[in-house]
Amino acid sequence: MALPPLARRHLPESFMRTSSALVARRPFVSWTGKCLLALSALSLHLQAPAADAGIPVYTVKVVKAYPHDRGAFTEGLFFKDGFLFESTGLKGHSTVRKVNLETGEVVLDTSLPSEIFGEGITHWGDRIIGLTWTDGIGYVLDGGTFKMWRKFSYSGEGWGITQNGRELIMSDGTPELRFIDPVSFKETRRVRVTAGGKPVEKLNELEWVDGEVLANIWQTDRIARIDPASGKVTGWIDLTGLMPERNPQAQGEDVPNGIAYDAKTKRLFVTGKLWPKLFEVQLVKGGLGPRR
Ligand SMILES: [Ca+2]
Repeated sequence: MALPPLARRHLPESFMRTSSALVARRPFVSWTGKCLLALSALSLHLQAPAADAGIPVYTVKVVKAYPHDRGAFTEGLFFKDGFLFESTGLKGHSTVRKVNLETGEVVLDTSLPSEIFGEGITHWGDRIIGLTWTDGIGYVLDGGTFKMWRKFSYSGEGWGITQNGRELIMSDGTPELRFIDPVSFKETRRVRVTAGGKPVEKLNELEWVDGEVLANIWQTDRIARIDPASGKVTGWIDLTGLMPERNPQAQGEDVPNGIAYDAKTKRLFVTGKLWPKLFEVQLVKGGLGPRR
């Protein structure tokens, strides 16, 4: 069953009333929206594949836990020059932040226009490049001041974005990854992501890690390791149980989302929407696989 597009990433009114970080801000969904959310969750549960035969499954070992703003509806994450850079979503709450890894302190931030639902971010030179969910508009910020530098357009939805040093790589909720020229912002090619020959839907936050693409799969505890040339999933990273104290008022929206990599020290960081923690993790091969 296809997801009702307007049900995606909305939060229940009860959560909006009680979250200290989001208090006094307007609710997002109606009773109908809640029903759609419940149906969506049921649909995703039924569709979630078991571990694919022949594709290695990794669990994670926590190296260190760091504080994370539990009011941050994380949509984008990367690490650069000693700092985390994070984008958050939801209309009226979409931001881009520069964050002190050790303390979680936001040292610089900017808000997107209230009608915009912010999505993933990545860096290119001294710029930050970001996507929006359904507006078909990307934006470029000065990485030092967060001042808007320019905008660009693309077709379809924007979900996650990363870069490989030559191209931007973008997800849009489908099984396809788009490769984008970082100067002209024109699409140069696409690759279809598959696992065991089957397309992998809902690729979300992305990270380029030593020649492969890591992608959160929306509304699951899984990260796909993707060969960017063939699109084949070469491994699954199972984050089940990493953040057991989920917020029940978030009604399942507080899923893993956000992968950052410090290539210099080879540190891998993961977090989730509205999570109070961000984790440095190491992969452990041979786990039990996604327990869905
Ligand atoms: Ca990322």
